[in-house]
Amino acid sequence: FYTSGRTSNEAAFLYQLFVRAFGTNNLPDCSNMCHESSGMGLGETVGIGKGSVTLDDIHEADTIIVMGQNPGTNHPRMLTALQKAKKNGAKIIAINPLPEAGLMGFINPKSPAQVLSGGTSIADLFLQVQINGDVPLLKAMMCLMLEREASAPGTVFDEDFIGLYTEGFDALRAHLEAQRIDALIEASGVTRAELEQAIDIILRSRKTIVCWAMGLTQHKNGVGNVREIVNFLLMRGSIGVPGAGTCPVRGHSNVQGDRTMGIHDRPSQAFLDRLQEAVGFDPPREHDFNTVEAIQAMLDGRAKLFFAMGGNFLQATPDTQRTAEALRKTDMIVHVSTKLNRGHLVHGRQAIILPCLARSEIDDQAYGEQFVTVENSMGVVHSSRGHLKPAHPGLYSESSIVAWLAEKVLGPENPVSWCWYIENYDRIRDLIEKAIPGFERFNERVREPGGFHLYNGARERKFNTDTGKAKFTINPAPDLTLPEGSFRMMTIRTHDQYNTTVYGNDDRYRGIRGGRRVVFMNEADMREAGFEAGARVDLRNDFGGEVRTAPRFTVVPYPIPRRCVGTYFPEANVLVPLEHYAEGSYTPASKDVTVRLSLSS
Ligand SMILES: Nc1nc2c(c(=O)[nH]1)N[C@H]1C(S)=C(S)[C@@H](COP(=O)(O)OP(=O)(O)OC[C@H]3O[C@@H](n4cnc5c(=O)[nH]c(N)nc54)[C@H](O)[C@@H]3O)O[C@H]1N2
Ligand SMILES: Nc1nc2c(c(=O)[nH]1)N[C@H]1C(S)=C(S)[C@@H](COP(=O)(O)OP(=O)(O)OC[C@H]3O[C@@H](n4cnc5c(=O)[nH]c(N)nc54)[C@H](O)[C@@H]3O)O[C@H]1N2
Ligand SMILES: [Mo]
Repeated sequence: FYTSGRTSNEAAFLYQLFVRAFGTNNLPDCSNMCHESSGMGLGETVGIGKGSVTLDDIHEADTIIVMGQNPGTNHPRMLTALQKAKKNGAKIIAINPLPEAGLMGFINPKSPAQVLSGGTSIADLFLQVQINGDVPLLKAMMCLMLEREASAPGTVFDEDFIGLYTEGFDALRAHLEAQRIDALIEASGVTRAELEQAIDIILRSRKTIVCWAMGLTQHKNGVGNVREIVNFLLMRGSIGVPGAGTCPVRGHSNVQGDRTMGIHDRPSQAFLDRLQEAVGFDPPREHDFNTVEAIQAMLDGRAKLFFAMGGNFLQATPDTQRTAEALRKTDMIVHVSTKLNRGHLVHGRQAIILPCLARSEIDDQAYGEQFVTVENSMGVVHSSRGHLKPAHPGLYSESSIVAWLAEKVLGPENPVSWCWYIENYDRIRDLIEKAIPGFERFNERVREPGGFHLYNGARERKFNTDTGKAKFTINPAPDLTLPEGSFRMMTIRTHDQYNTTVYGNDDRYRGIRGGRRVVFMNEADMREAGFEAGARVDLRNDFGGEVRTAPRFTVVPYPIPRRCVGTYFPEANVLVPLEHYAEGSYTPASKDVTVRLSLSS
C-alpha cells in the first residue's frame, strides 16, 4: 500500500487505518525515497524527525546554509524568505556541486558557462563541494572550528548548551582531533581558504540555520550527512533559539503530514497504542516493507498486490527495469490517481485505475462541501479547499474511495463505521484528534486563519531521545575513491518537471533546451575522455556484476567538479541499483551512482 505525498491528512489517516485493519504495516511511501534520511538522522539525535525552524526563524537568521538543494527551481517561494533574511542582514552560504542559478542570482538561459561570472547573487559564499563530499566538508569545518576555539577559548562552542542539553561531545572532539584535516579538505573538493571564509561568516552569531534537500539525503551515507549537520549546529548551540535550527525542505505538499498521520512502514509502538485506544482494534505490530523492500518482495513473489494512493512508483523508484519486472509479477495493481502516467502501463495480471478528485476540485459530501488539511515543512497544519468544478461528476475523493474499500473488504464485523466518517470530514478530524498527539481541538484550531503549529520539542530544546539529551554522533567519512575511468553521477530535476511529470523539455536556469537526455560534464574531463560538446554517449553502471545501461545521452560542458556528472531523474533511474541505498533509511542513493561513459555506436 504505497502513498505519494499529496494525500490529505484526512485521506491518509483513513488509508493507514484501513491498511492496518486489513492486517499489515506495509505502507511504503515517497518519503522513503525523499527525506527518510532526514527523519532518521534527526529523530536519533534531536528526538524529532522534522525540522525545528519556523518561517520567522528564517527571516531572523544571521547565517543560512543551503546544502544539496536547488530552491530556484524546486522551492521558488523559499527565495522570497531568503531575500527577506538577507535584507535583515543574513549571509547565505550555498554548498552544492553546481552553481545553481536561483542561488547564484545569475539567470542566463543561453550560457551555463557564464553562470559563475555575474549578476547579484543570493549566496554570499559558494562552496563547490564534490558529489557526496559533504561529510568531509562538515568535518573539516568542525576541525577548523576546534582550532579557532583553541586559539580563542570560549568563542566558538556553546559550552553551556553542550553541558546542559547534549551528550557525546567529548567523543566527537576526540574523533575530530584525530582527523587529518588536509585529507578531509581534499575529499570535500573545496579549499581551506573557502572553509575559513565560511567559518568567519558563521561565527558572527549563533543564529545559524541549515537548509537541505535531496543532495544530502539520497546518498549511501544520507543519514550520516544529516547527523553531521546536527553535530555542527549543536556545537554552537544553534538549535531551539530564534533564528537557528534544522530545516529539511520537503517536496510534496503533504509528505510530512502523511507521516504524522501514520503512513509509515515502521510505526512506533506508542503510535500504535494510541491508535488502538482510539479505534478499538489491535493494529499489527511488526514492521514491514519500505519502498526498496517492497520492490524486492514483489520480485521474489512475497507480495502479490500493489496498491498506490497516488504517485508514479514505476518511474520514481530506482532500477526501472527491475521495478517493472517486479510490478509485472503481481496478481493485481490498483492506482488511485488524478492523472494518467506511464506507471499505469506496467502492471500485473489485473490492473485497476480509480480516478479521483484533485485537491483543487470541489469535494461535495452528505454535509456539503468539505475541506481537507495538510502539514507543511515547518509543522504548520492548515486547511485546503478545492474551488474548481470536478473534471467529471463521477469522480470520488480519496477519502471516499478508502472508506468504501474498507467497508467492502473488512465487512460488517469491523468496528469502524467507515462511510459515516466521510459524510463530514470533521468526523475524521475528531478521530485524528483522539489518535494523534498535537491535534487537540483540531476542528476549531484548523479553522483559524493560517492554521496552527504542531508541537516541536527541538524548537524548545526539549530533546525527546531515549536519554532526553541531544546527541553528538560520529559518522565515518565515505570512501570517495572511484574506479579508473568512472564518474560519480547525481540525478536531479529540471525546471520543467514535477518529479515524474514532465511539462516541457527545457531546464531554463541551466541553459538546456529541447531535450532531457543530457549529461553535465566538466570540460577537462571531456577533453580527457575525448568527448566534444554535443557528443552522444551511453552511460553504464556495473553494480553487483549486473550491467545497467542508459543509451544516447548528449554531453553538455558544465561547471561541475571533476569526475562528477549530472543527469535528470527519471531518465537515469535505470542506472540506480536497487541495492544501492542509504544505510539505515533505505533511501535510494540516486545522487551518487558510479557510471562509465562511452561514445554511442
Ligand atoms: N519544480 C519542481 N519543484 C519540486 C519538485 C520538482 O520535481 N519540480 N520536486 C519536489 C520534491 S518531491 C522534492 S523532494 C524537492 C527536491 O528539491 P531538491 O533537492 O532541490 O531537488 P534536486 O533536483 O534533486 O536537487 C538536488 C540539489 O542537490 C545538489 N546535489 C546533488 N548531489 C549533491 C551532493 O552530494 N552534495 C550537495 N551539497 N549537493 C548535491 C544538486 O546539484 C541540486 O542542486 O523539490 C520539490 N519541488
Ligand atoms: N533518480 C531519482 N529518483 C527519485 C528522485 C531523485 O531525485 N532522483 N526523487 C525522489 C523523490 S524526492 C520523490 S518525492 C519521489 C516521487 O515519487 P512519486 O510521488 O511516486 O511520484 P510523482 O511523480 O510525484 O507522482 C505523480 C503522480 O501522482 C498522481 N497524483 C498527483 N496528485 C495526486 C493527488 O492529489 N492524489 C492522487 N491520488 N494522485 C495524485 C498523478 O497520477 C501523477 O502522475 O521520486 C523519487 N525518485
Ligand atoms: Mo521528494
